[in-house]
Amino acid sequence: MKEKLRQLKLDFSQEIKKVKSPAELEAIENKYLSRKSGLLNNILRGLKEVAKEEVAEIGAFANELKQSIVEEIELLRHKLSSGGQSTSFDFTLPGNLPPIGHLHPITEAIREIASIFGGIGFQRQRYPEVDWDYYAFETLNMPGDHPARDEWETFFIDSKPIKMNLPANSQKLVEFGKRILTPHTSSGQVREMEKGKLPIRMMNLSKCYRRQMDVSHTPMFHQFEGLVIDKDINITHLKGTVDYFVKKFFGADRTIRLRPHHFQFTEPSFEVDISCGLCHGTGRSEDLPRQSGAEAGGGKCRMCKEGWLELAGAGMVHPNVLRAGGIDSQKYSGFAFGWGVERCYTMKAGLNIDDIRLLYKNDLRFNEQF
Ligand code: FA5
Repeated sequence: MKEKLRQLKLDFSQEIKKVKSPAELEAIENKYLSRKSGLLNNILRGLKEVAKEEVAEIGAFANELKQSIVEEIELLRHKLSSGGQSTSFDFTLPGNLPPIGHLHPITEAIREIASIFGGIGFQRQRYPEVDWDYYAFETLNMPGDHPARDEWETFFIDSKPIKMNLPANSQKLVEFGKRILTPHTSSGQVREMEKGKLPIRMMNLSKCYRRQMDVSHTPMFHQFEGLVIDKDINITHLKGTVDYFVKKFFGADRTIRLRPHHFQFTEPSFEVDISCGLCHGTGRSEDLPRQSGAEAGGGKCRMCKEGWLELAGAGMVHPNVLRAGGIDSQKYSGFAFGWGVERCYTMKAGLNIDDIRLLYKNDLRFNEQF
């Protein structure tokens, strides 16, 4: 019987070479493999005549033979259906993985900032992205004709200015003014105070909009604002909080300094500077390798010139703002800070992004580097 099977194998391999069309292939498949009249099964029907000790061996040989016939037929079927192209498709190769993206670097920065402040008790709050002039300027000590408003280069929504009752005090009718795209996260300050819950330890991490566009400005950007209001809050609390954030976000070797500044809604106001990550606060380039960005021939650090980089604004909440939020400024005090997420991100150790607009170009060659 084994001899017959060997002969069948030989015949099949001769015949299949001559097959040129799917119809011929089907005919040969029936001839050899058909259950009722196929040559293979015809031979195997004689298995019962075979000596017992040979059955296992012949059975295994027949199975292998059947398997190889099936595979050859399938291979040829595929070849014929693909226009006669020979194919060497390896079914065991792993498939192509679809490209898997990752979060945008600014989304990652936002999450990191929120978690740093969350760790010291700041609760992230959300306020309208399109808000009233009242919250963005009026209650922040910037009445309609105040020149300080100019710095915020605001986008106004084409709507009529309106008067409304205050959500916190339905008896009080106030001028809400026009609707605007929030130019800074400080617009959440009075909204938070109006909730009437003290003490406050709020974080507002949101989109802001201004009519600005250059290497360090985009029309849409993000700010994160911290607001703390309680009894006996003073500048040391502000400084300690900001220093804690800077060390966590930028690295333990970075320090801060507060420089006097002016904001209408804080008094005193400061600009926060952070020690430069390139020259490590020295302002000099001598101790830097040339490729790290130092000016040729030594001298001042190319990045900062004086050892410090300007980060953002901060200050003690102005009594007028506390009053606008219905808080007794004699009993309570507070501090606030508002920083740009993009600016912080580009300054983070090891990153050298010299044009902030790249972050929003949606160029995958840029985004994939992070
Ligand atoms: C303010 O917006 C204040 N509200 C900050 C503040 C809050 C001060 C609380 C005191 C107390 P300023 O306009 O400087 O301040 O903006 C703060 C930061 O936002 C800037 O330092 C910068 O990092 C970022 N920023 C401002 N405009 C843009 C812009 N167009 N594109 C990108 N980042 C910007």
